Amino acid sequence: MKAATTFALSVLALLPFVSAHGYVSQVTIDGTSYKGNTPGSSSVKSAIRMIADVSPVKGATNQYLSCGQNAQKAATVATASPGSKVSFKWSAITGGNWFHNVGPLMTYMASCGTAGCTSFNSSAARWFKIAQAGLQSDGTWAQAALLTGAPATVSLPSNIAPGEYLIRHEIIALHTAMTSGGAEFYPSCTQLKIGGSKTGTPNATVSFPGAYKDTDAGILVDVYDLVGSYVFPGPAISNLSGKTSVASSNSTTTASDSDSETSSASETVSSTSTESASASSVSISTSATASTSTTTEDDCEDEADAEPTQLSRRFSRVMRAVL
Ligand SMILES: [Cu+2]
Repeated sequence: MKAATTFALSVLALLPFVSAHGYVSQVTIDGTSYKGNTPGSSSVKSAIRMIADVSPVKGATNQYLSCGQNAQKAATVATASPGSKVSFKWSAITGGNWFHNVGPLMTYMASCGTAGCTSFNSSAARWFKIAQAGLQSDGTWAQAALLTGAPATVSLPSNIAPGEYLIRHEIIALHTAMTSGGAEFYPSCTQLKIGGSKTGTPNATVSFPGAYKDTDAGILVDVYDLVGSYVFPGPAISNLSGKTSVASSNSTTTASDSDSETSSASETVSSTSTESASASSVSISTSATASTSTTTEDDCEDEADAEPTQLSRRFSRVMRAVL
């Protein structure tokens, strides 16, 4: 009887992991929504580049770091304007919510050039970073709010020149990042056509792969024993940031102040129930510890072992800070 109960609990505990990894299922721009294809499918004529599977991209030199696992060019472009609000809805492959809760959210853009995004190869993209969000003042990560099903929202640069652009929204999950190669990258690209008559262009760009190293302080990191503040990988926020305020009286000083730039170009996840989402993930991973030591279907199997241990370490760190 006891064994049967344990077995039943084990099966239940495995379910969240089967559905853990996800993709951008919908992008909403100023209230207009664009659906994405589930990985491996092409049923929707979409502006979101479909990935082949939801497993994490591993390694800073991985060719799929640009737009995700074997991402395919999308059929359409989504319409946007300078300053548009763009929301990314991450869903699990089975339709549930995003699962991981530690690590940053970052957003980059790249011009698709005169030929446009439907034929643009992302390996040639010259990316600039428009927004990032990491560890928040309450000790949770911006990523954790995705567990509630809330989308991540960024503003496009208010002075960006018209044309077609890829917008690359990226989750990095850091729960196993304390060993080299452990960080999980989840990039997603959406094809945009930006109108207007602004003239802003980025003054520096990077490539993917190329912008990250496996040894970067924000990629090889024990987030459960973080010393000092989290260091975002990749370039600083571009001069074309998500909340550039052209006429602002203090814009000349913030231009050289990376802290101010970072905070002025942060991503938001509109959610009020972050704590309960984190709490439920704790109980899920704890109950899974005893049962997932053999084989599971993806390379995240050690998360079940890792997360409770790390959470307890983090808890003790918090307690040390309190006492
Ligand atoms: Cu994972």
